[in-house]
Amino acid sequence: MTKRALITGVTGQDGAYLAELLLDKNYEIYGLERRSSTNNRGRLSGIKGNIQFVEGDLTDASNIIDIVKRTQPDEIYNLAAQSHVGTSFTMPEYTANVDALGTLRLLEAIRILNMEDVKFYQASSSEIFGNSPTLPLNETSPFQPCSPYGVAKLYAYWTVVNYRQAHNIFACNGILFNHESPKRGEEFVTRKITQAVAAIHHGSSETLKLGNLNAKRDWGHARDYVRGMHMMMHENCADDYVLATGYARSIRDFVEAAFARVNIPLEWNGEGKDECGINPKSGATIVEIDPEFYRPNDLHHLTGDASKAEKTLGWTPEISFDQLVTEMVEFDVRNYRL
Ligand code: NDP
Ligand code: GDR
Repeated sequence: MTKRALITGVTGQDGAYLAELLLDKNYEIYGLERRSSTNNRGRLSGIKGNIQFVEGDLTDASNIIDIVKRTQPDEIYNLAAQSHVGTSFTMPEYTANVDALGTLRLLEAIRILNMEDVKFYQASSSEIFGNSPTLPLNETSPFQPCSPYGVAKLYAYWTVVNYRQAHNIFACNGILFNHESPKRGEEFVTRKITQAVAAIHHGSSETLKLGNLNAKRDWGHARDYVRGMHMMMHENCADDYVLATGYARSIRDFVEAAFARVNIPLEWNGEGKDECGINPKSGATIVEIDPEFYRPNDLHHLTGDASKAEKTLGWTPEISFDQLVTEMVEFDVRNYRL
């Protein structure tokens, strides 16, 4: 029988990869889409198959109940969020409304409509761990979020656990570490880097302006991570899983790897806010620190341990860091427009 999935955040990076995966598995897809004055479906172009869009917003409870009732999904993937950690410091209340209460609204819709057979996936995040003293992080590591985004995602995490226990809903948290792709939002650091590298490669005189170069992240590819989401939803019991590669690199490492892909040499000079990256061949400054991109509180180092997902689900990431950087740089070089 054809399965029906409702994906919130279908217009985002993960929404696009997940929709593609589920369409390939012959799902019928409903995609929750926010009303917008511009077309937000860019990431979905080229995907084969039909997505039925429903207009909605996670901040509106009656709208969410109505959508769940009308679409009658077998599976709900809650990917919608104000997903930018930096922005959550300037919009903490909105972030909590969407990321924390939005999850509650969806689970309440399931409960109120007596649809306890629906399976529910929550896009949880490594941000819920904060700056933990012990690495790598797994499902039993302590939660000490350091941003309004992390706090909101932690509320959502516990809400999922609570609805699983109290109402017997098949609800799981995918605690995902950073995952990137050519569909990554342009304001996240990896895509910002690969777009600037593409521009400089094409002769632009722009400088890549970044904040904290020393933070380390465990970066994987979004395509691998949406596969893990689907696997969690097809276990016998709902549970919570970390998805990560187990390797961390600094922002500085990512910058170096991206410039290397287009054979632009890079040397670092100076320290702190005065540090910059120079192309020794041309003498041009190609990377600069801009304190505007520093956060009031940042996570210094995230590495995940996905051994539970590997053992229980049989999930392992297939796309390497080098392949990820190459795919992103090549995409941005190909699509660069003045
Ligand atoms: P994106 O920022 O690319 O996508 C977010 C999606 O949420 C967009 O479709 C956006 O719509 C939608 N959205 C935002 N606010 C609302 C709202 N109020 N109502 C309805 N929809 C809304 O995120 P990603 O695809 O990268 O991430 C997917 C999820 O996974 C998010 O919840 C994120 O927090 C979480 N996550 C992501 C990780 C990553 O590394 N990518 C790691 C761990 C967790 P619009 O297109 O209109 O803006
Ligand atoms: P993150 O991703 O905060 O980990 O959240 P992001 O790419 O925004 O930042 C990663 C690290 O890079 C540093 N950084 C910069 N970040 C941005 N955005 N822009 C810059 O110019 C810049 N310079 C340095 C940041 O300080 C940070 O340390 C992502 C999101 O997808 C979340 O939704 C998700 O939950 C987590 O990953 C896991």
